[in-house]
Amino acid sequence: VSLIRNANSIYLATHVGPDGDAIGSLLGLYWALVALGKPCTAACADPVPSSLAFLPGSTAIVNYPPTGQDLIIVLDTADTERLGALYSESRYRSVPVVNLDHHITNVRFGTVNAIRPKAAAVGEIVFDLVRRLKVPFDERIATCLLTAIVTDTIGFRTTSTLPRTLRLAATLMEAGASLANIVQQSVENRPLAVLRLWGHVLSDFQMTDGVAWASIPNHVLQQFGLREEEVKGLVNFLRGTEGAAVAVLLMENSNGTVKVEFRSDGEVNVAAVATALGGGGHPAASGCTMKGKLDQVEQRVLAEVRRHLAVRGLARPGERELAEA
Ligand SMILES: [Mn+2]
Repeated sequence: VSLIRNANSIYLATHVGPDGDAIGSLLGLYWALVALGKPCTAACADPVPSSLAFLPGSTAIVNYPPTGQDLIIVLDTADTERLGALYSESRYRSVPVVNLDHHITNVRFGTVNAIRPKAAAVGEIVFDLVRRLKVPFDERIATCLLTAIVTDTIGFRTTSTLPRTLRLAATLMEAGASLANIVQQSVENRPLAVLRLWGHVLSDFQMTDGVAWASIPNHVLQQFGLREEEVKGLVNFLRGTEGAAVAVLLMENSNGTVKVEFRSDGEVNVAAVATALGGGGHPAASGCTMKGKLDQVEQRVLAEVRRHLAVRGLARPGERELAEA
């Protein structure tokens, strides 16, 4: 709070491949700083996805590193690599950096690190900050922060959703945010091509030993006219398979890398799986990007998942059920 009060102008940044929490918490804080009369610039190296274009201020976000501000606030970003082209060591050493995040894998790169792994979204952390700045929640701030919370909790359905999450959401609705509109715009609004791809994947994904998984070769993405970053929500849907403790989705990029997404039922810590493979995230939702051919990456990833399931004693669900019986 004192860093913000003492700053002349502020630069807000979030991660590449931005999601609803990235853009929602970025713009929620942006509007609070505007209300305080602080000149500020919001930045993200990648464009705002079309599903978040409805957020007030989305067109004001710049995709280059702003210059001249004397405070940097980074949101929802576990390490500086995730800032992409926004990051430069000299710039981030020249002024105080506030690191607001909820990833358990955050490397604490800031001058001030407010890392709250129990927060369902960075939107919750910004909510508390806005309160402490004594800025009243208006419709713009509320819409952005509720979008952050709704998207990171997939509509209040994750294990990270706590009673407090719902209380904050109620306060944001009272301040003018429309829950139904946010869900409609940012969660239940999938491009036709994405659903066609879901259909293709759902017709032949694998389900073995409590792991639901699928691999999408790059030529299949191309056949559906999609890029890897446009395919959202599928791994969550796979996790909903009866008996799936973990879901894994592998997508082959055109540049020789494979993006891997993990979801768990809350019993298995997939942040640990992703970290072992060079990525990170949350205990129930994580990811990594790996180099190599799709089938080789698939073998490494599944071996790592099975290793973690074995540690948890979940590798052979048949035997576990027998023991419980
Ligand atoms: Mn987040």
